[in-house]
Amino acid sequence: MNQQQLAEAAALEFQIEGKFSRAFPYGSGHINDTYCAVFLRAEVPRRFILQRINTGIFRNPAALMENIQRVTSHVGAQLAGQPDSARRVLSLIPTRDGRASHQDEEGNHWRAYRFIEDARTCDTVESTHQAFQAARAFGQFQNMLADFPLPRLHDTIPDFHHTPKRFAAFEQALATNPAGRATDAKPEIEFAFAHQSVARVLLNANLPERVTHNDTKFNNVLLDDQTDEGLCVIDLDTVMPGLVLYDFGDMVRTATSPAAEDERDLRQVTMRLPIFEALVRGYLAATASFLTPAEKQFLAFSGKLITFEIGLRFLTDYLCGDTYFKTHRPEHNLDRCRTQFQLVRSIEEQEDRMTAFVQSCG
Ligand code: ADP
Ligand code: GN1
Ligand code: MG
Repeated sequence: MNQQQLAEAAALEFQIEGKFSRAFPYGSGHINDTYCAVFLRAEVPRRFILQRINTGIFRNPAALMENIQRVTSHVGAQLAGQPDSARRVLSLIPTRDGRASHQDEEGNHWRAYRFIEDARTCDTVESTHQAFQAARAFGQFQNMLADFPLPRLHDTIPDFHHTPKRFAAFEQALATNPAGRATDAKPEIEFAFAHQSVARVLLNANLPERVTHNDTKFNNVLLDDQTDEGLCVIDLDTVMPGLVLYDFGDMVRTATSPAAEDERDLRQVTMRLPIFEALVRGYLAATASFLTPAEKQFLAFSGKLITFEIGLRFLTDYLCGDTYFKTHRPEHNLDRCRTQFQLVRSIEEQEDRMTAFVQSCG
């Protein structure tokens, strides 16, 4: 069976009423395969999200699904009774035999979610309002998980944001040069070495471990179609213990630049200060009650760090021959690396003003 047929067959395995109509690829993620599945109930089409988990990357899908079940139930309980609560948290649909995910005959793991209607994700930010809303939604998500009960969530990818280990992986790729591409990335390799010292900063800062999202790309929050309200945080595969600053930093990485993550015209890649300020305001509106002064102190820095870290990961994957992130052209990972490093430069140019703004927020 091809991918499409596998997705269609998997859709039938979930507790969804009605007649299956079709399934088609959906979204722009780099890791899992996402489909929109349409079922007809009394001839009325209803949409569902169907995802094939990338088990090359998420090695223990059962542990991953246990995390997602616990996190969505915890958040769901916190939201109970609030208006529109069903659109504010992801809701897993069990398989016909009551499991969280379905394993098909080829060993693929599939899961399904209720579709949250009248909302959308965007790859780039168009207004300070959107930035404020997204940051507040991710902040609220952290806030709702602040009292998450034991046992500790599984580490779905160990050392996911351990930047020094990411650096070591880069050095390893450079040393072995498995795809013979190192000579094509000389300036980027030099940039990486010149910034090596930022990698350790947060790990040395003695910050508290909390339950965090760890993949807070702007396109991982659904915005309400009518109001742009940050409605629902999605893409929960990496929710696990971590540092809140990696979450804030990834918002800076993905929201402040007007350019796409793989933009080739680097003149378009820039850190927009008003968007950064809106992110800080939105994030603090939801998290001021629990953030420590040390966490607040690093908000501006965190954007630089995570942008560097993700750039380093794209560079590493380029050197390794594109084995991790989905790519759509031969130099795709190198292009992505270049945009990240350009954004790091733009952040460095404005870091003093970013830090001053955070301090002015009290
Ligand atoms: P990926 O790992 O591929 O980024 P996501 O979980 O972010 O996967 O989902 C991909 C896209 O599917 C999202 O950008 C969003 O547009 C859409 N999506 C995901 N879950 C839902 C949902 N429950 N309701 C509506 N749309 C969703
Ligand atoms: C991947 O799955 P997706 O596209 O939301 C990656 C993130 C990177 C991001 C870069 C599990 O996220 O860590 O920041 O690409 N997810 C994983 O766009 O590695
Ligand atoms: Mg996503």
